[in-house]
Amino acid sequence: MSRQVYISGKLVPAEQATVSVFDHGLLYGDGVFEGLRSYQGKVFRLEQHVERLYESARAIRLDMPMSREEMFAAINNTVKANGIKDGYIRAVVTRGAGTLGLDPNRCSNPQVIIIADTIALYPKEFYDNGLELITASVIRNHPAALSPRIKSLNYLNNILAKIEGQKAGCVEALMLNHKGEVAECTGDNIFLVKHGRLTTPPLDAGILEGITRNAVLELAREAGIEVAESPLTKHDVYVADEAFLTGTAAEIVPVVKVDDRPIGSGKPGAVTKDLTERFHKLVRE
Ligand code: PXG
Repeated sequence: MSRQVYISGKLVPAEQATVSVFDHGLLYGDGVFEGLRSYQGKVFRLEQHVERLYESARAIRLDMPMSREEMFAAINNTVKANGIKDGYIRAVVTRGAGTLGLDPNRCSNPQVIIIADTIALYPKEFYDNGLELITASVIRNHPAALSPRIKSLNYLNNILAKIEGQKAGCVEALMLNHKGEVAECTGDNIFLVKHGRLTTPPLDAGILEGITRNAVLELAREAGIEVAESPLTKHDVYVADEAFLTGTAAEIVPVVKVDDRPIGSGKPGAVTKDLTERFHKLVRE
């Protein structure tokens, strides 16, 4: 079965799924996207992902060319058409083809593209033993320049931070905000554990409101773990007992070293393991 991609309102073989070179998504990064997961054929928190996609679109003043219900159906149908059970889904909405010029009003036809694929997880070793981060010199977007709440097609500063990480032998990199506070990683949110208390940066630190982040906050509260969304500094990271990242692709992954400093014991901690088990149970429900 050849891969089917959703574009222009229908499923077509992947080779036929093409966009115009005049699409402002390509020319200017003018568009938004979502990354979703399916577990056993069911899309995890589909409504929340679609809501965030529509909010991202609204924030960039892009009128979505279909209803939320149509989007649910398009995503589910794409997963089904590709026979994906445990997989990764990318939904992209571009401003559409226009003229060579920024003016979005010259783009008449926003493109909705949905791709479903099998998931490429981090190697098992990272889940068992944790991964290492460096702090990138590139900061997260200043909220007054482009809100980090928008999952836009402009990921360049995160990509530059990721390259810095890779050059240092790390698969992820920690990004600070314009105030020097801890924000998040290039494609994952960050949590710290100190004296049994779980803390993650607040939304106004300039981060994406991760769906996995929200799920972990809920699970922690249910488990009776003390939870806070409050500003964090690099110092807090260095003296934490545990650290972990959350993201749709990564799920929950322990962090055991940051800027060459071991976090806690230098091994994945008990709270991280407990929340990971709870998360696995949640996605299997
Ligand atoms: N922060 C940023 C900046 C992200 O882009 C997350 C946190 C985690 O959010 P969710 O809702 O997934 O828990 C993200 C999203 C990929 C990929 O293909 C993943 C993301 C972004 C772009 C690409 O691995 N993660």
